[in-house]
Amino acid sequence: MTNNKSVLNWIAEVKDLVTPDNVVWIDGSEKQIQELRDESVRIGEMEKLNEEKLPGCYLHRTKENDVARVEARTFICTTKEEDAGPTNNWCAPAEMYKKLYDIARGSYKGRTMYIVPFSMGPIGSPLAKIGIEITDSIYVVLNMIIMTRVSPKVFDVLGDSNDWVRCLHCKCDIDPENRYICQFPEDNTIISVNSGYGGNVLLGKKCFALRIASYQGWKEGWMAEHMLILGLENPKGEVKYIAAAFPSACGKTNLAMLIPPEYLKKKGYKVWTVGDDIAWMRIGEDGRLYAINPENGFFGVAPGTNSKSNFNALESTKKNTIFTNVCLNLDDNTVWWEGLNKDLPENALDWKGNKWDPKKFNKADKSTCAAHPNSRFTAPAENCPCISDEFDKGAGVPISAIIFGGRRAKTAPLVYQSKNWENGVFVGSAMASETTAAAAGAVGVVRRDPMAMLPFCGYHMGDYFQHWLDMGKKLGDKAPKIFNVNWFRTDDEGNFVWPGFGDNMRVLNWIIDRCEDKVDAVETAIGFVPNPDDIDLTDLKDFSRETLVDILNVDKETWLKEAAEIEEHYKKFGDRLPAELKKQLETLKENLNK
Ligand code: GTP
Ligand code: SPV
Ligand code: MN
Repeated sequence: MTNNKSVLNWIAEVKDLVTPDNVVWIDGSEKQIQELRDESVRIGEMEKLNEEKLPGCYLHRTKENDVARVEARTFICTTKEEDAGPTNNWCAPAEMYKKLYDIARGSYKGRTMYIVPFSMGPIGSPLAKIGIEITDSIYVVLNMIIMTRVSPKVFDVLGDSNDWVRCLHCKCDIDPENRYICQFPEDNTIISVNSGYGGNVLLGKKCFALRIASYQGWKEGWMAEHMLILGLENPKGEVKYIAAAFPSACGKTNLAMLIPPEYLKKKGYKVWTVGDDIAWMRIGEDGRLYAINPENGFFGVAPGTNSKSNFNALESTKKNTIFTNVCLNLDDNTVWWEGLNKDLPENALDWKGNKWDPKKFNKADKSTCAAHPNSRFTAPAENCPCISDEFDKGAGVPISAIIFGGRRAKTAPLVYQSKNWENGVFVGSAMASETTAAAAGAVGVVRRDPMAMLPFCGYHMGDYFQHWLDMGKKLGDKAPKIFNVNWFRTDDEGNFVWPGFGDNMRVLNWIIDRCEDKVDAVETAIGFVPNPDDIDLTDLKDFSRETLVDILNVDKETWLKEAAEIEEHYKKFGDRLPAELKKQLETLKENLNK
């Protein structure tokens, strides 16, 4: 497939290390895909689903100990410890390579080594990057074929360049005690051992497109962010692009595929999906910020996805999709998950493969769930009914607004606009959210997750904040406007107050109006909030203007507490915290005390 020396040398080295029985080069052809699917079913790794109802779809169950990203076992291995920063686990490269090689040595014995050449971003795009993943898992190969652009063509683009990312995955025994997800940003290398789950093993995704790419972006003057990208089309047919960073399982896929409320649809408003998880952004020739989605599919959260909450995501999963850790409905060999519909399957297997008893199902007790809370679908982007025309174009889309957000039961209002880019960087750096099932560990605890990048930044976060500030300087008055949203304010009973989902369009319209200077706002200590009358509540049932006023409120006492917590959070970054951000925090405190 290639004569590239750096590629062939690395593959030979890895082969000597892992000693496979066979070696297979992946070309991503239909024929090869079908052979791999058949082989995967034969060895019991995947199950074929109902060909009439779900053509080309398969179910995979991971080990029970391997159902989410493992942040505690994820490492950034830079020469100097301080370069990984206070928010990453660090290990010296030499020590970690030795440990990983000891684990990987001989681990492909009796197995096949698959070589997967892939492009993150449209092949040949100036914003794209190339990687090669070596894996012993057909499930990983088939997922990579959906999630990235796998093709021998990437070698034509690569030529004899050494600018590509080495990705090695070894399933080993899925031993959680020896599970490591390691990035070596200085060597363009990723090694993952003892896992078979999503973000741990689809190495093009979080490991490359965020951890390695964020480091590359810092060095090369661009940005790799945990952001969806959407195009909002108005009745005149003009499309404005928005990028939004929310932590894992906080609504990126949903917002990216939003269907506007009926009254806006009738007027001609539409949303187009460019990406649902990752954005790579560069300054274009006209000085604006342009974004591509480096991925080629969606690795989306299944529970809660239904034809009402996210019609487009559900449609995307109807063919050529791989489901992971969902429930199998034995009656018709299809899949089910909590929140898909009200018809609990009578005759089904839960995500562990055990008989599931719908009578014992209790929403509040996760152990009675049929699908794992972090169960996922891997669906090709081309299946998505609202995929943007720009998705496959390498040039990227110009970003008008950047949105930060998270799950905050109180504190953050429904939406506010930062005062300027620097203040927006402050808002992003101070972001917090209640934790979800997307990562192993406690769920529902508030943690600071700057720019939704806490688990994904491949270098010191203080330097990362400075990089954001530097990008702002370069963008000048062409910089996107920065906003913060919170769909997750709760009432005293813990119910979400804002209807969310499609109705988030009402907030997006305000955001675009602000970008175009079409609407005034109220200046508060934290930024600009909407005049309640500027959030259109047309046809919104059971939601009063009073409630809106309530969730737009910026409570002084709550925010003074928040400012104190941000101050604590900032201490971690020591002298790498940009002075500008310290100044921003002081200004916030002054504003609150006015
Ligand atoms: P990752 O793939 O982990 O990065 O997640 P994501 O940010 O793409 O989150 P996703 O869109 O899959 O949503 C996760 C969960 O949040 C699902 O259970 C959704 O139903 C729920 N959710 C999404 N949008 C909203 C919203 O506007 N309001 C409420 N209340 N819940 C939402
Ligand atoms: C996330 O956790 O942010 C995901 C899923 O998108 S994973 O690919 O596992 O990282
Ligand atoms: Mn994500």
